[in-house]
Amino acid sequence: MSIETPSELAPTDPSQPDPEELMSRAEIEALQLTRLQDAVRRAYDGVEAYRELYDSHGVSPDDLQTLDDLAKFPFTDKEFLRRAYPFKGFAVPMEQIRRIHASSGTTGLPTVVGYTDEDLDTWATLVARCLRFAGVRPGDMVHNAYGYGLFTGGLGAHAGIEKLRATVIPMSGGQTEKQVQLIEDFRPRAILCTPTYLLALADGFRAAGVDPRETSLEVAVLGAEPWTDEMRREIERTFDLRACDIYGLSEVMGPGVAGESGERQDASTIWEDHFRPEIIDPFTDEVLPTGQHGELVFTALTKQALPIIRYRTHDLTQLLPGTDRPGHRRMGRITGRSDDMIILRGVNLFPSQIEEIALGIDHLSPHFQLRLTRPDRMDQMTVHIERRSDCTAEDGEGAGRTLAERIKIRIGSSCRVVVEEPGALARSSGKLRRIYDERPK
Ligand code: DLL
Repeated sequence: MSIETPSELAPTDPSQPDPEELMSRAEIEALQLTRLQDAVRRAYDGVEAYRELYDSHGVSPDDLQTLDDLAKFPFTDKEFLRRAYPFKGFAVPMEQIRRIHASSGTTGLPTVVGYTDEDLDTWATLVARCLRFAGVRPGDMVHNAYGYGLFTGGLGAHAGIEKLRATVIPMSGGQTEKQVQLIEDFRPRAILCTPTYLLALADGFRAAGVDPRETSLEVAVLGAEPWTDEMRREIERTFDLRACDIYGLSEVMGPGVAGESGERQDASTIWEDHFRPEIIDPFTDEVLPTGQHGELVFTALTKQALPIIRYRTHDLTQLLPGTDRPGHRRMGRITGRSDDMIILRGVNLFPSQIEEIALGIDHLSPHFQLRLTRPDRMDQMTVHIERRSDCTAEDGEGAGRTLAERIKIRIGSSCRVVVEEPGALARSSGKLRRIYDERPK
């Protein structure tokens, strides 16, 4: 009979950092190497697609003797996972799969992801870690407005809130009036949703005659779509709260791959005890040193159900040294996705650049859309942006002209700006669509 030691019996204190969070860089890298060797072995032995990929590239799990050896292995991407649709990417028998999620994507088949009991536990632990790091505490009431369902946001955040031993309100997205009422009545301390949905909620509070600055909310943990520091300031001013980032993607796990310190607010820390990040040049595939901008690539070190090795996220950012958790590197804000890049008459631009510029101009709101058309065989971008409700239409027009000028100067691209009435543009309950490409294919 095995006798449990007292430390195994003692529940871990959810208000305290996990031991792995506090590891030094050397300890993290040593842990990463053994976990990486296991992960690559699991992928090779358990998933035919990995075996074929590695055999055709002449690499084997035995080639992995140092962390740098990872660069010998080929990348994977969404297409690789789609070819395994629905369950051929799983490395464990179906009866060990406890949960399935899927990301819809814009075209074609969804990408299916699966989790074992152990995967679900790791996921909840990492979301709880992000929430605690942001300033959510055990015992807090947390309003979860990420969408429930196949999207990983709702249920992923839900399990993390419970793991932290906070109280979850499983609201999901949408039904803005009801959200407003529940926040008023239940008085949660924290809210989880996309940054743009939190702005839609601000409109909802005002429509109900409530000043968003007077709500019980003190902490917001926001992600699932790109947002800038200008947007953070806008949200913090609007609600009088502290807004922190949480990052993740379904293929790699879901929310909780990285999270931001509420004290420092200095970009999200990647939990490197479970994920090994790399930044590559998206055109040459070359691995870039820490600090350089490029495409983020992840290897999941501990995932059991769905091995993910060198997965290309298409997210563009940079790696930064650790700060509050020195063993774990941080990732800069996502400036865009390589597939969201607009090429306008030869100039590359991202919606986040427009957000940054617009929020620096009085009278302009953070609500905007970019429409791409091709009149007379020339690409044209029109920025539709709402003026703020506390200014006149004339002030709005002037601000619109300033926006067009600043876009021209800072990005190098001429565009049209149409200033819309407050509330004219569609809001989203989850990820907001910014780009409407109406150019003939
Ligand atoms: O969006 C997981 C998630 C849910 C993250 C809730 C955070 C909060 P997917 O639907 O697979 O998963 O979309 C992943 O969303 O590759 C990024 O392009 C984008 N994204 C996610 N978090 C952030 C963030 C979830 N904090 C894709 N900043 C990713 C910028 C983000 N972009």
